[in-house]
Amino acid sequence: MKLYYFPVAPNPTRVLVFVREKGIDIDTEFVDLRKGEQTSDEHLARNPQGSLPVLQLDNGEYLTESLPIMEYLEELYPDPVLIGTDPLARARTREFERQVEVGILNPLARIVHATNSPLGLPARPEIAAAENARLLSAAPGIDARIGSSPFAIGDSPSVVDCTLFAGLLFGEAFGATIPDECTNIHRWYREFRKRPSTQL
Ligand SMILES: N[C@@H](CCC(=O)N[C@@H](CS)C(=O)NCC(=O)O)C(=O)O
Repeated sequence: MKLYYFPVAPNPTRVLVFVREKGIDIDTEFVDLRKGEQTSDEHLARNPQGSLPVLQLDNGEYLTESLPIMEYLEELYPDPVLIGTDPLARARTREFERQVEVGILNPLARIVHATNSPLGLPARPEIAAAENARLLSAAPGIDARIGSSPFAIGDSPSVVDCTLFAGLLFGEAFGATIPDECTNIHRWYREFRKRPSTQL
């Protein structure tokens, strides 16, 4: 298998961190988003959406979309468990992961692209303001849900950590952040970013 990715871009980054937390030995290849390589014929043949990540399977097929890629890898490599150990734990993990993507990763990514886009997109202050409002509304609940846990859910990493880390890293790299009052998320980020899986 081979993962096509670009470091720091949030969606490929969450999958890369997931792969590393699993300890899966996988080939990787850069597709340089800053050079527009995602719109090359070569990449569009892998993913007509022209985006990352893409996982090339051993049979040559391509799988796109971060969540299905991570779910697929979870099924192929169940140990260590990153998406819950029983039906309810899996549902709770997926529930929290969706909240983190919708409430933190997506708003931070859209704020970055509306204010300081590494892809050179034009500034869109009205989008930045709307996404900031979404972030301010979602982040305190996520902060409370993490509480004093070492990981987003309990004592071991999960897909939630991968998504949260990728969102915060991208925001930090390009000047978008969550409120200072979200002290649990800030503490979690300082600790999680020490892990080998997050060294890009
Ligand atoms: N829903 C997709 C989103 C993929 C996506 O938007 N990837 C971004 C990088 S974070 C991308 O490739 N952007 C390239 C572009 O917009 O030209 C997923 O979850 O994987």
